[in-house]
Amino acid sequence: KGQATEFLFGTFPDNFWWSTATSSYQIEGAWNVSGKGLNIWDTYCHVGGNVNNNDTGDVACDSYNKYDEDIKLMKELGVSHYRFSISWARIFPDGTKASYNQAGIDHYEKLVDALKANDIIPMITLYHWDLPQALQDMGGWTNESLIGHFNDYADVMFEKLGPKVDLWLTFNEPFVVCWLGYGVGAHAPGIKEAGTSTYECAHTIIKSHAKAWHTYDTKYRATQKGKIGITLDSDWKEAFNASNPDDVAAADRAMQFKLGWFAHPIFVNGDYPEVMKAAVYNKSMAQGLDASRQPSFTEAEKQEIKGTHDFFGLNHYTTQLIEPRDWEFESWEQDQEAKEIRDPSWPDSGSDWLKVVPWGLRKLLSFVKDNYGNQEIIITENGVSIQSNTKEDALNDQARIDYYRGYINEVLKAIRLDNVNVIAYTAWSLLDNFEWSRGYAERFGLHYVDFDDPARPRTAKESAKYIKQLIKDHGFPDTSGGSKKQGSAI
Ligand code: GBH
Repeated sequence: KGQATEFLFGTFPDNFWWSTATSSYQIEGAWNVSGKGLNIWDTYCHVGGNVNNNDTGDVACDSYNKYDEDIKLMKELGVSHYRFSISWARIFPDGTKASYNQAGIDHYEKLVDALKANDIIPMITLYHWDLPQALQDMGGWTNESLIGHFNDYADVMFEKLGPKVDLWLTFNEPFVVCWLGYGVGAHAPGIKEAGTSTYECAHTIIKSHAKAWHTYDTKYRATQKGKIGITLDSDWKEAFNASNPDDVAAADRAMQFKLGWFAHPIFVNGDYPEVMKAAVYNKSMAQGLDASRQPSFTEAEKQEIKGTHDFFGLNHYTTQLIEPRDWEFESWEQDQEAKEIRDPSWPDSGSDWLKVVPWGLRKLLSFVKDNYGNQEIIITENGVSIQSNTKEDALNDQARIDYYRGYINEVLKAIRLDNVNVIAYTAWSLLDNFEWSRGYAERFGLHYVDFDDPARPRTAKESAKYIKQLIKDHGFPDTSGGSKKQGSAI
């Protein structure tokens, strides 16, 4: 199955911006210094068997100490923005404001100052998965008292860093938090309650996002004049057979269960998609339960949630083909009655879940435009891992260049041919880093990091040079002297 169209030459709109990204636990290391409390990834990694090779983020890229080097790499790339996340347990070691730790603020203030001194604009993610362990001990995201604790944390970050930072993301990929963390248990905190806690986690996170957005809106926006939103991850779900209505309906259900789960409340009407609510309710009844396994919002909560966005943050990596399937047992995955298939002709990457399917990004961008009100879209992550056996292999990452060229060209098509309002693109990631349950085995970086060397030296890959040129060109100017036939469809 292929939906590839011809390569499009051309440049991006003048005010389009280019960024790269990381997250705190994946790069910082320094897990037990300067008053930082434990978080759930510290705990999870320190239990043998949870992470590939028993790798941990104890040192990672040592970016807590080496951020000046990281900034030099960004300077060389020519990005105008850098997206990074804050480690909550550095600010509130036990998760609550009573434990406020000034050293945590000082660290991020130094990072922000260094970025700004280099003319790089910071974009801060408040929550990229490293929950303070003390809050997990209370039940984590299944305990609604986290709404207040997250708001206290967000409030203090806006107060302390807001005068210098005007781009904020509340949560990175709540889907992954709730499915891998509370559903299948492949991520910290490792809970396997795929038909219940998964839904409760999402419920708490959506309300936490909304409350923090309103705090910014009412307390800080007038003086700080920044923008705040959430970043949602979505694959593109293509009907296996586009002329089979059952496949089309299954693909739509899969989109609603994945992206709509969070985007529908925030961007549409304060509530989950109808098709999702109905499916979980009906299955809960069929099981003989007296209520849906998916919690519901009150009318007041819907009003509070609806419209809590200043842009649409989107992470995207890959695509699947979707067919219907029967429901077998209770889980978020089974509730949607959709089966994922990967076309064997799609190129592999270094991650088994990630097939290279550039055209899916263009379709996803149109879906966002059509379903969520033509928002300004910030692509907050896109990238690929490449299998390599030696450092030399890793540096010669032609497959990553092909990936970026193909996917970024689909962004250009979305803007120029489909009138989608994409305003920024972020490459994941600046550095090879701690790839969660896969440890250091999967490398997504534009820069190679030697994790065997205590100095954690960084080396630019070929893809870094490619991205640098692409940023300089602001896209894909036609250098063929007018003959556009040189482009090949990817
Ligand atoms: C992003 O998630 C994360 O934001 C980022 O931290 C991470 O480094 C990057 O991806 C690369 O993985 O284990 O087979 O069940 C992207 C969405 C969803 C991709 C969960 C990996 C795990 C599939 N992720 N998925 S599996």
